[in-house]
Amino acid sequence: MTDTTIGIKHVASALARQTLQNSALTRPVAGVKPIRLMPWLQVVKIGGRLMDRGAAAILPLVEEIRQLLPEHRLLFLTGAGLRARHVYGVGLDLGLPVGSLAPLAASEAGQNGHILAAMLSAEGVSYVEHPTIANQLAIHLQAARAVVGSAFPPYHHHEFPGARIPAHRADTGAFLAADALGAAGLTIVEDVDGICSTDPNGPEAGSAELLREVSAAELLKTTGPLPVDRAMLESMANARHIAQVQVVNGLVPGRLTAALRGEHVGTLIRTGAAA
Ligand code: GWN
Ligand code: ATP
Repeated sequence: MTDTTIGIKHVASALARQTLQNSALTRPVAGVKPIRLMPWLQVVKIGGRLMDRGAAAILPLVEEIRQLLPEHRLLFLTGAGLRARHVYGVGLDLGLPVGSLAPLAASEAGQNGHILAAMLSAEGVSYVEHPTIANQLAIHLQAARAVVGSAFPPYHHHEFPGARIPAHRADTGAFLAADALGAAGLTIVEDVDGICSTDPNGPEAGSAELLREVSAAELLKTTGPLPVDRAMLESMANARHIAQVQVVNGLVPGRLTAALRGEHVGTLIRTGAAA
């Protein structure tokens, strides 16, 4: 839309005279619901802790994924696991800032993705880089039923300085990508049945009870340990598309398959997005 009065070419924009700081002024333009870029996509985050267990956990999961490929079009995003805990420890001991630790941990998530993709390559599944997820995901998913990437968001030196350990880790990255893409769903695959009242592998394991359904806002109010990033729960308040995320146990055969078919087999976390 152009305006050529008095011979000068202006580009008309509803936001041209605004600072973008005043939400009352930007809302008429920016308040509309975004489109779903990939409404057919299922995003699955595979926990780094599962990958850490090696063949005993990975081989049955790979077999289950092989079987479910014909049913869905999938983006698998892998977490970082134990190696990231080690690199945090070394880096913190040396005084490295959070923006240096974030990419170190992220590269461990990428390594797990390379491993998973290699195991699925006979099925036409490849690891795709962050820039490919950002720009060429659609064409890759025309060529294959699924691709694998790193779940970490690429914050690098832009990581928020609130804590020494990066706040935006694999769960947050997977959720932000799934919501931004307008995916059909996000499933988080862990080495536990879902989110429990307390850590089922911790000192109070005896009293741990599985939460079948909970809102992100309720979880944020809890103070105990969780198997998912608190930054993901904060991001969920502003979700645009993903209304619920299911956390399931990847050590139990069939749970991921059932979750992708819409069955309730783990913990459902409700986000702030309208269903
Ligand atoms: O290296 O395994 O992508 O997809 O956050 O940045 O630290 O990089 O700094 O396209 O851009 O290690 O090299 O590495 O995991 O993140 O990638 O093999 O610039 O394909 O080069 O945003 O993979 O890597 O670690 O994801 O999470 O070259 Mo890796 Mo990760 Mo590959 Mo990626 Mo980071 Mo790239 Mo990136 Mo870096
Ligand atoms: P990554 O984020 O690197 O992918 P991951 O998600 O596989 O790792 P963790 O972040 O360590 O792994 O989360 C899984 C672990 O969280 C479980 O093994 C469990 O022992 C622990 N945990 C802590 N608190 C809880 C809780 N309230 N409910 C369930 N599990 C919990």
